[in-house]
Amino acid sequence: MSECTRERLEAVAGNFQYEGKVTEISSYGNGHINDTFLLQIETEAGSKKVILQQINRYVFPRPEEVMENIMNVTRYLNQKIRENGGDPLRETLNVIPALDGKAYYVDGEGGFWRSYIYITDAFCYDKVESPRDFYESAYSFGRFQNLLAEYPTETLHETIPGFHDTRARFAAFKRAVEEDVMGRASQVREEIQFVLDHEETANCFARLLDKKEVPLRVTHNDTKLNNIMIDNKTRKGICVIDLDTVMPGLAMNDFGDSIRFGASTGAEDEKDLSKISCDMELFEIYTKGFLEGCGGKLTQREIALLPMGAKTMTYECGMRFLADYLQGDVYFKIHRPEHNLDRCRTQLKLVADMEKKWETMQAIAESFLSF
Ligand code: ADP
Ligand code: GN1
Ligand code: MG
Repeated sequence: MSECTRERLEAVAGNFQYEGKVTEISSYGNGHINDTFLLQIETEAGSKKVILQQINRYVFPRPEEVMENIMNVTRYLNQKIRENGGDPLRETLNVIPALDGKAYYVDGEGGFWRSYIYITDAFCYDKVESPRDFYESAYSFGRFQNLLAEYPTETLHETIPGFHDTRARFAAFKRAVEEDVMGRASQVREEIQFVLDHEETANCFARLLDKKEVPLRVTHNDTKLNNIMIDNKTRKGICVIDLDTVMPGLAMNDFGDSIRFGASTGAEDEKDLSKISCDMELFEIYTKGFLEGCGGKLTQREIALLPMGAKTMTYECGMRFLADYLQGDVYFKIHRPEHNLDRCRTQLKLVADMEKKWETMQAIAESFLSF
């Protein structure tokens, strides 16, 4: 159960407004960033589950700002969901306050904790099991962006500055290679070279933003398949979760991050690279779902740039995994020594595969122009 003892977790749980007795605590989910726990709570009315999370303070140095964003965005979504006749308890995250009424609790060890109502009768995938589910996830992420289209951007904190500034990430990557603090660079020359040879990919969106040719929107910025809950019965995408990085960003990047994870024929950390490629059928299905979810809000230019979003996010993620490997695995959680290197290799293999399939990807995006 991560590094947290049961005593510590029980003490933390005692500081939230849970109206009942905590009877079970277990580690939960496959996120790479936060420590997530599932709690079973017995109340007079029966048993219920809640999510308890310790926010990663290395990744989010200002967690109060993360929570302020989440409270504001979920309040806004709650209203929209009600207006559309939906169920806000299942269709958006709901924060359970601490005993003092705050949206978080800081324990004696400096751990920053928050709690959410558990979304019942729904599940998260780590792998696409049916194209239909992938379509639903695409629709939900597109719709999420659509629902937030008029959200007051200026009120959002940038929880990770330059999160998808791929040009800045390239510069940070070069520094990590030069510093080589773990002495690992010599063993991964080929991967480093691949990243350096793709500087153009790192610069593409930054240049378009400099020239104001693409709009900044309120985006999710972490659109992995396991950040969406699919309803068990209807199999519709019910709720977008993991809202820590909701910030102004590019629609193409939200699209692309989903492709790099969900349209890959293998797991993000697959060691056998012969299993890794970008599935064009899934790419097309996701494009359709995402654009339908966006409800006609994307410009023709953004639609045409969707393949570039896929390539950029895959490349950026590969570069981030490799930088973290070089820096001693300080950012992403790892479960084996070369985990970040394995993850980096799948991403770079995907980039190479997308380059081979570039014309197909562009033809698919173009078939949705005037959508
Ligand atoms: P991370 O930033 O580490 O990815 P997430 O917020 O995505 O953390 O949570 C990790 C996992 O916990 C999710 O992939 C999902 O399986 C589960 N989870 C998170 N919040 C909820 C919730 N409110 N209801 C049900 N499951 C949840
Ligand atoms: C992290 O938090 P999680 O596991 O959903 C990361 C994403 C990466 C992803 C790679 C805040 O996502 O940016 O694309 O891992 N989130 C953060 O799997 O850095
Ligand atoms: Mg997550």
